[in-house]
Amino acid sequence: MNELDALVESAAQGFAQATTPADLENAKAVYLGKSGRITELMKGLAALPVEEKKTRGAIINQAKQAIEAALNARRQALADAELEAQLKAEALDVSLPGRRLGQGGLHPVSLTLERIEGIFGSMGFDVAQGPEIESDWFNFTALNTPEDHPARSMHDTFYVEGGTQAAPNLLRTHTSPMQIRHAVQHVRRYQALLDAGEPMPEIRVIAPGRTYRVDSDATHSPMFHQCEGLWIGANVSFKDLKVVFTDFCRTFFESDDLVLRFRPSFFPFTEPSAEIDIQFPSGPLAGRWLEVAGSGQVHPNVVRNMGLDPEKYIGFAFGMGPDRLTMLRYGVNDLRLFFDGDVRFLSQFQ
Ligand code: 2U9
Repeated sequence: MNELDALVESAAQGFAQATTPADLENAKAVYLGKSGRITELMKGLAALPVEEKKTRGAIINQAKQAIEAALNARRQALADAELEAQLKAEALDVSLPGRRLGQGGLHPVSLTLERIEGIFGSMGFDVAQGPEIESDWFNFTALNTPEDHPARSMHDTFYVEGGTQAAPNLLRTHTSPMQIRHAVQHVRRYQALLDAGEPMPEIRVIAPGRTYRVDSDATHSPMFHQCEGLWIGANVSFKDLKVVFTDFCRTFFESDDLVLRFRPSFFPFTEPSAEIDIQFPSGPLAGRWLEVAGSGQVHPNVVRNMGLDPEKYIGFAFGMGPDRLTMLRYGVNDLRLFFDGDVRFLSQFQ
């Protein structure tokens, strides 16, 4: 093998050993670079006589072309291999079924709210909805809450901008203010009847919605749901409260044998007041008393703040937490699951 054949052979081997484009460019420099082997041979031609220069030049040129051909072949092979690897890595199986658009559904707490509205709706209750930013009057004062009541402190209530120091604005801590708004509107509508001493149609309303308190742990969220109910008339008694709420609980939990217990309690807006506990006759929660609501006869001061005479109008109110009712109904043990937005949890209620 002559010197130039050996050079071509060595170049081809050098190129074959290069496994990346960068390696290949380094190998190319050894033969075709500025001071590469071929370039050096070309430079040597200058010293030769004309005839020899021609023949030697032609042979070197042939070797150069052979080296360039080997280089290009290797470049192509490396590019092909790279493309092959990329296609393998990004392989698409076009025979797989397509992904369907997921179908959304109502949140479990929304399902509970719909259920509550349906049941009370069937008993003749209206549904009242209104502002979540409330005045101090509707949230506390109209509900007979004393000026120094701890619930008014900034440790318990979120205050927001707007309002004044004497009449601040806040995130409602319960849906009771909506009940007052509804009652005041109702009274205004029937003012002519009241002025004439005629009986006013009863107020029967529930107020579901979001409420806010400065509280956060496994069983408390700063935003939570409430549904309160109010029934005011000329002759509405505690017995009516027991009948209505017992009927509601038995329908809501689909258990005709569900037992209720009314335990004496205290709220500024009701007097007398009672906590309501339920007991399931069977199932995983059977035998335990579970607190589900607060209730009571509406305080005379609150009736007066509706624009009614407490000597003539009387009634009851109750308040419950739809988040807790949802946990009891479906056996959910951590309130935070409702607010994490995890589809694996939420899709179980569709
Ligand atoms: C008016 C007058 C009275 C609503 C009531 C409760 C008792 C009560 C709690 C239950 C669970 C709040 O979400 S909770 O923590 N509620 O205990 N609520 S009586 O009383 C009213 C409402 C409106 C005009």
